[in-house]
Amino acid sequence: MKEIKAFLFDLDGVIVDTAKYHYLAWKQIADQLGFEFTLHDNERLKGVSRMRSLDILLEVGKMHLEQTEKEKLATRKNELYLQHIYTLQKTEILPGVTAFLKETRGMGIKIALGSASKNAPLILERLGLTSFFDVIIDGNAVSKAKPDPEVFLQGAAALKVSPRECVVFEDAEAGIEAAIAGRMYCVGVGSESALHKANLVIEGFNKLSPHELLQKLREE
Ligand code: B16
Ligand code: MG
Repeated sequence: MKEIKAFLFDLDGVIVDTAKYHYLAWKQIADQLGFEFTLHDNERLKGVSRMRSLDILLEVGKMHLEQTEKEKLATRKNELYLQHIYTLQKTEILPGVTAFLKETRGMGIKIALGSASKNAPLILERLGLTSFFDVIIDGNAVSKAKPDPEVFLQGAAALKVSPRECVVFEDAEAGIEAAIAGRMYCVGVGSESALHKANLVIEGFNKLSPHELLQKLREE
């Protein structure tokens, strides 16, 4: 294993659970269109872009809409979503994340964000976490969504490290596939069954330190 020089974090589901707010906003859109959208359906939206999320939503509702109508709905969904983001609290940072970021910095490991969300900088700001990140690559910066590795490769390039010197932290299958396609080490955050393609799966950041994590990865 090469020396690890950078950690690249996904946002939603890794640093903060914004999926519930995405769900509330998409559900309002589905209500307006007249069909049911369940929490189970919402699982399919994790880690995918806003427009792809809308396509999945319309698939659930068996609806077909013109591009201009779709753009209006995506804008409306984002307005509804932002109402929740403006009231986001620091207490919503997932357990152990702040200490893990602090310790990572202390070890001299660089930190990047690699998120599909165009709202990522605003969310980090609301959570008071911006200063931990050397680089932020978000949905505004990439042309190809996960599972394409672009978001993570851009992160590595901006940090001036090679993919094999990076560990990606992801909660979604599309993100894990992106990390693997980018030839990076990948840590799944969540349940083992859903994330089995990752090199290692952790339940959360309160379970182990960055030191212990690197040790475990070396044993893989
Ligand atoms: P926005 P991540 C993703 O964030 C979410 O998981 C996904 O559900 C959402 O559709 C996507 O961001 C786009 O978000 O509408 O804010 O641009 O997991 O890549 O951090
Ligand atoms: Mg995610």
